[in-house]
Amino acid sequence: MVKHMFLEDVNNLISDDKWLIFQNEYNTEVNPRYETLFTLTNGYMGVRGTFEEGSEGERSGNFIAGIFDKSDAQVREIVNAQNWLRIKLYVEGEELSLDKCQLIEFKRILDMKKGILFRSMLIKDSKDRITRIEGYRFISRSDLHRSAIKLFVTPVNYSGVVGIESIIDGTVLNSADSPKYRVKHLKVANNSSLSKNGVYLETATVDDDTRIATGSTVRIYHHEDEEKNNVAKFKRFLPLGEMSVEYFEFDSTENKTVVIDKFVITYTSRDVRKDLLKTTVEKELFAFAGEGIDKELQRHIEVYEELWSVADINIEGDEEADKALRFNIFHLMSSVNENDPLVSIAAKALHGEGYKGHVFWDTEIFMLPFFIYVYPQAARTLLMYRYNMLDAARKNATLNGYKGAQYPWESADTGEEETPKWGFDYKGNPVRIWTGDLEHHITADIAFAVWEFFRATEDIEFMLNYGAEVIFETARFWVSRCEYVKELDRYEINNVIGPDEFHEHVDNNAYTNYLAKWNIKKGLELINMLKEKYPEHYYAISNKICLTNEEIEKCKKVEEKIYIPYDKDKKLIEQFEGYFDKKDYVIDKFDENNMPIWPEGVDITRLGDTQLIKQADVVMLMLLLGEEFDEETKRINYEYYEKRTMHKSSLGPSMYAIMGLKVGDHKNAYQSFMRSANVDLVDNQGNTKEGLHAASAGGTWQVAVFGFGGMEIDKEGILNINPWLPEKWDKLSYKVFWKGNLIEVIVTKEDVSVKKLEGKGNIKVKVKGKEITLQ
Ligand code: IFM
Repeated sequence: MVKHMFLEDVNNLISDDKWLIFQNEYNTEVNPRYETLFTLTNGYMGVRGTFEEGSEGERSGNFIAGIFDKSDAQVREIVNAQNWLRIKLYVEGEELSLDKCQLIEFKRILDMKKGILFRSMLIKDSKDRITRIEGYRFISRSDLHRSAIKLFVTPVNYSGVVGIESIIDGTVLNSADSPKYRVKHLKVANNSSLSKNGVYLETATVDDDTRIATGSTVRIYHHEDEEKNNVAKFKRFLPLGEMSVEYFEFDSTENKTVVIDKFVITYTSRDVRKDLLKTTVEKELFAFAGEGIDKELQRHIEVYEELWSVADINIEGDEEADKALRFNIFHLMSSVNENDPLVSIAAKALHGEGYKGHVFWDTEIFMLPFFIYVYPQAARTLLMYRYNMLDAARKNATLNGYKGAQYPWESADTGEEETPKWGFDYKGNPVRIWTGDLEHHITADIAFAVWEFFRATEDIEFMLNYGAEVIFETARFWVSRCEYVKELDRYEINNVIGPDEFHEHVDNNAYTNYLAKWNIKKGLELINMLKEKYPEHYYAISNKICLTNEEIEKCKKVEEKIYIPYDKDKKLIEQFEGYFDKKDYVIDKFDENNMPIWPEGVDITRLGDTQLIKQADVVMLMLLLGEEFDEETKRINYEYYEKRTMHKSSLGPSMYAIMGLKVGDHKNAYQSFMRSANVDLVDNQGNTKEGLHAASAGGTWQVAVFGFGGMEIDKEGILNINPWLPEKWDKLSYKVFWKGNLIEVIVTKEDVSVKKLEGKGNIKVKVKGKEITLQ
């Protein structure tokens, strides 16, 4: 084990290097990026990796899944809730500030194996007093309401009075660093001390009076004192307006370490009745502090151990790729709450305010495959969020003049459309955002995800009770969305935005039209399956949603005649009607992060006039509906669009990597994989401070498993494994659930081994084309 500069008991807790992400230097420029990288979340709550004592330019964030508010913002946004991390230290009255004192040593370590953030520093104040501060924090994955911080404080060359402020800070704002857009979503409802011990801050959101209740208590003792007897000689509660503060003092002795344990409990009125919040928090806090940090930490680590036992992927021979992939998996699996079907995972997860905490197709198309194959229970809950928002999607369709259910492009807690209407272009000019009005493909994406989940899990109970209704109502939307053009005897879908958002108001986007067709077709197939095997369910659903035979006949007609723009001679799918007539630019230069550079002469305010695209669109279609296209079509289209994709969205590189591998472009596949895996670690999109690129994290997992790992479901529904390893890689191993069985795949340059680790009965798989039965 590598020794880090920590006290022995902290050091012993830190995992091996392959699980660790380091910050070796304090730098206010890059700190906001580390705040995202070091966000800890348990799916219920996400807390950015800011410092306990605060620092210059920090973007603190405490986000609780499902708590949104509009107030003076453009749309409902995730609320930045009270910051309970705060612990300030004073030596003889002088604050130990990261920015004002001299930092002699500094290190932070994210331990992904255990979900713990460690820190250590040696700091010298204006009177040359040196203090060592180290410790760790975690947000329990075992009890979602519990969090804790442990700090070890050692006066290195002095003795004297040390003061501690433990704060729950309700002064927080959303968009705090943008004077133009700052919003206050919280009002203080209760700032008081707790009768047993500790302090309590309860806030209320402006619009809905949703309550967020935080209680904290602190224990201060000598490191070597096993009984943990209190050493604080003075304590005072200070209800400072929007801040709830507990102040302590103790006499420090040179070289004698004092430990500060801060226990935190969070509940909201989504969890318990408002009038019970304070007593619930107090009771839980008392129990937590009574038990101590270690027991909860142990349970937290055990949950991570179990998650990793399936989720971990090992790449031998390429440490950078191995760790980067693990980083993406860590944040993805930490961000889900498998027990809350009223929340989903936002585009930036619970790691930042970017995209206002909204949920996009990112979840169903990019992240969900990871959950389907690694953590099916969580995948089901994520889909239940969409089922629970079905009524809002029905309302959305009606408002826009359509039938069935139209899912919003950006979704929050109500399921209504939350896309802001205005934003800024690349040059900072205000622009109308049309995605909320026109990016309709999300409705088919959700239906697609429901089917994918069913195909991999065979969870018929989910399909009968929830999934089928989603597929029927979304198919119905598409039928009403299509326009019949008599002269051409075809159905068209006009005025949309496809996945490539450089082109707005386009007609017949191939991705949208194909997925709409697929959605209607699946609806029809499902009707037949239900009628035949589960007639009682079919009659219940068709009665519930008033599905008539006449409507079914209409579905068949529309499905047959949806137009897909395609150049038969060249075997090229046209991204949308008229795309090939746009000005053609080809990308041939890349920056130091290997990201495309705008070709010379492009007017970046008129990208819609060019064939340059933001992200995978046709390639995305060929990936999702792989069995519909032959290999040559895939190769030709991949080669055409790859040269024109600017990768201005982090969603693209992973998809190009998988398709590249399918068509034999191995060199670019590895590069694209690393672009995706490193999106946050090296900040190659330049906006990691806004939050995690969660879709890219899901995409990275997909490249490892569906790309290099070669996993694919064929037309007959059989699991195929056709791996390919980059030159550096000696070995790749991963695990997936397939129809209730846990399967392990180990790939080396010479061999592929596929084993069934859990599950009943035999399953057929094909390894490099050869059928085998796993027993
Ligand atoms: O959903 C994506 C979209 O595809 C590209 N712009 C950002 C969105 C959120 O990640």
